Amino acid sequence: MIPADPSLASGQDDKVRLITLDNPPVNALSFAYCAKLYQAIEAAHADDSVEAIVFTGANGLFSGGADVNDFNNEPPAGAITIRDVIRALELSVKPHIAAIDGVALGGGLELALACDYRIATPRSKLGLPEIKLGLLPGAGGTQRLPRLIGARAGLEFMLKGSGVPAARVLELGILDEIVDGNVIERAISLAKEVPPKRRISALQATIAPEVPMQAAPFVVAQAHKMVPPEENGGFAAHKLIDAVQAAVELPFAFGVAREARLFDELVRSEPSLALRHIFFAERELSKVPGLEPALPLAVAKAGVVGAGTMGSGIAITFAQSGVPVAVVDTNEEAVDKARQTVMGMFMYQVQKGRLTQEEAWQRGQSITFTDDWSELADADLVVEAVFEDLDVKREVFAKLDGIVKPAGLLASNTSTLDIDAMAAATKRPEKVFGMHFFVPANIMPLLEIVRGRATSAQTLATAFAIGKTLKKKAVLAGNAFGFIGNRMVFDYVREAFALAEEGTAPARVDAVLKVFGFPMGPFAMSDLSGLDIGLHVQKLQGKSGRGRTNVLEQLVEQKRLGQKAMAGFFKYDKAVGKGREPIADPVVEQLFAQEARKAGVAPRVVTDREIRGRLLYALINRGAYLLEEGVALRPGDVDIVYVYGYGFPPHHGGPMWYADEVGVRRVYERIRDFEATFGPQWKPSALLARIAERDGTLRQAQGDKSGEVTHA
Ligand code: 3H9
Repeated sequence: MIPADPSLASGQDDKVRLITLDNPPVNALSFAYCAKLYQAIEAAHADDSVEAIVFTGANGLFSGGADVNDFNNEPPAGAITIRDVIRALELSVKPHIAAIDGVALGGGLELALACDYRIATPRSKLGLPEIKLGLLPGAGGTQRLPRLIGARAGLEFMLKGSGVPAARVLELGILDEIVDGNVIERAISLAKEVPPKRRISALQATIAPEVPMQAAPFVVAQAHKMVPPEENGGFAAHKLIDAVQAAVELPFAFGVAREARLFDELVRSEPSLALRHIFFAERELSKVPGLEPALPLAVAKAGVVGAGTMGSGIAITFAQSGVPVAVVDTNEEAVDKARQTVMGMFMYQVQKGRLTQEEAWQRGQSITFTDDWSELADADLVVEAVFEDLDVKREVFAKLDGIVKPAGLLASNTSTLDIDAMAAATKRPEKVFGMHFFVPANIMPLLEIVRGRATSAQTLATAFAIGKTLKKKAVLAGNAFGFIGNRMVFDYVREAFALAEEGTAPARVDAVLKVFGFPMGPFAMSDLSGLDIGLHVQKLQGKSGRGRTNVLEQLVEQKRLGQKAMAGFFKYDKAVGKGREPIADPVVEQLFAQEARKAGVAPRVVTDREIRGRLLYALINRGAYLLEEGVALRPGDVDIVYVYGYGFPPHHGGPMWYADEVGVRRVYERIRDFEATFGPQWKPSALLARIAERDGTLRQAQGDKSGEVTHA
C-alpha cells in the first residue's frame, strides 16, 4: 500500500483507496479535520484509477463522532462539516465501505451509514449517543437509520444512545458482516470486486416488520408518550421523534433538512449545554494539578474490612471489575450473611441474563470471606468499611498498618470523618486516603477520593486509576466534614426540615423537587438512607446539624427508621410500588406541627418557588463555600458529585451549572434575602459575592486551591 496522504494515513491497493481516520485521541470529525477528510475523499473521487474507497480508523477506534467542542461556536465561514463529507459520499458513483474496528459513534457511525457497505470486528461497538448530549444525530442518522432498519428499531437505537456490540448491530441489520480477522483486508477484497452502490437514502423508511405505514401517527404519538416531558429531561427525545417522523413521511432531502433544523435548535438549547458540560466535566475529573508525574501503583489484590452492606457492595464492585478481593470481619455471623448476600446478588444477575453461570462463578470465586486479618497482608489496597466512628476506625487503621505489606494503600469509606486522624494512627500517612462509595456501592457510579494532608501524589494517582478500573466517576475532595456531597446534602436537608417545621408537608417539598427533575425529594431520600443514619450524622455534626425541633429523634425512637422499616417521614406499603413508594403520612405532619409549636416556630405559607429556591440555593451556596475553601477543585466536580451521587437532573447540569443558568447575581441576591429572613445559616459565600458583584459566572471561576484542606 502506498501512503498517499500521511496526515490521513491513506493508501491505495490496486484500484481501492484506503482512507484512515486519524485525529487523536478519538478521530473526532472536527471542522478542521473534516476539511482534510473532504479533500482526501474528493481526490479519490476525482482519481480515475480509484474504483472504490474504504474508510477505517487509527488509534484503536473508527471515530468518536463530531467534535463536541465545535458545537460551542458558529462554524467558521466556509467551514467543511461532517454533513459536507457525507454529501460527497452520497453524490459519488464509487462504492464506499466502512471497515470498523473499535467504536463508531455519532457522526462516525453516520459516516459509515453513508457508505454502501459496513463491516466490523467482533469487539466493535456502534452507537448514536447524541441524545446523551441533549442532541440528535445531525448528519443524516435520523433519516438513514429508519430507512435501513425501520423507524421503531432505529428510534430505539437512537433513544438508547449507548454503544451496541457488533453482534447485536449485525442482527439489527446495520452491519453487513462481522470479520474475525483483519477487517481492512476484508474490506479491501470486497472493494476490489467493486460492488454496486447501495444508497440508504434511496430506500423507503418503514415502521417495523408487519406494521402498516398507516399506523405511523399512532406509533409516533406512542413514542412521544414514552419519553420524559420536554421540560423535564425529554427535550431532545421529542425532537428526535420528530426527526424520525420526518424520515417516514418526507422524501430524503426534506427529511435531512428537517433534521438539520432540529439539530441546530438543540445545539443551542439549555439542556444540551448542560449535558455537554457534564460530558467534559467528567473527563476533567482526574486532571489534578501536581498529579501528572505520579505513576499509579498496580492494584492486583484488594481487601475490604467490614462485611456489612457497604463492605459487601465494595467487594462486589472490585470483583465485577476483575480485581480479587478479601473481605474481613471479626463477626462470623456478618461474614456468613455477606457471603450469602453477595452470592445471591450474582445469582440474581444470572437469572436476569446479565451474567452467565460461569461469569457468576468466577466473580464469586474472586471474593474471599474470612475472619482472618492476615488475608490482607498481600493486598495492594485495603478499604475500611466499618461503623462510622472515629475511634473504631483509628483502631482498624492501626491494626491494618501492622498487617498489610508496607507498599499497600489504606483507604477509608467514611462519609464524614477525618482522614488525617485515621492516617495518624499509621506509620504510612502518605498511603492513606478516603474512598467514599455511595450506597449501593456496586451500582452507584460516584466515588469521592479524599485527599488527606499527607496523601502522596502517587497514592492519589493510584486512587484515580482504581476508580477508572471500577468504572466510577472519581471526584477529588478535600478532607472536610462530609467532603463534597454530604456536606452539601446536610444544608439541603436542613432547609427541607425547616420547611416542614414551618408547616409545609414533606410530600409537598418532595413533589416540588421531583417537578424540578430529581428522582426523589429530600424526605424520600432520607427515608431511603435511613433516619437512624441521618440522626447519627446529625449528632456528629454537633450544634450546626440540629433542626429547631427534635422530630428526627422522635421518629427514630418510634422505630420509624425509613423505607427499611416501612415507615419514616413517609409510610410504605408492600402493595404500593413494591414497598418503595412514599405515601404521605398525616401523623408525621402533625408531629412537625406539634413540635414546631413547642419550639415557637411560626408557620409560613410558602410558594413552590420558595421551596425550590431554599433547597437548590442551599446546595449552591455550600458548593461555592467548598470551592472557596478548596474542598472541591472545580464547579464541574461539584456538579458531577450531585448528578451522579444525588440525582440532580443532568439536564440542569448540576447545582453550580444551574446557578449560572439562573444567573449568579440573582442567586446571590436571593441568598441575601434568605439570610435576612432566616438567619446566619444563609450567609452567602464570598466566592458567590465576588462573582455576583461583577455579574460573572461560576464556570469561569475555578476553585483557587487544590483540594488540600484540613478537617473542618
Ligand atoms: C455528533 O457526532 C453529532 C453528529 O450527529 C452531527 C453533527 C452535525 N468530541 O472518553 P475518553 C475527547 S455528537 C470531542 O476519556 P475513552 C475527550 O474529551 C458526538 N472530544 O476516552 C477526552 O479528551 P481529553 C457523538 C471528544 O477511550 C478524550 O477525547 N459522540 C469526543 O474512555 C478521550 O475521551 C459521542 O457522544 C468528541 N466526540 O472513550 C461520543 N469524544 O483527553 C463521546 C471524546 O482532553 N465520546 N473526546 O480529556 C465517548 O463516548 C468516548 O470518549 C469514547 C472514548 C468512547 C469515544
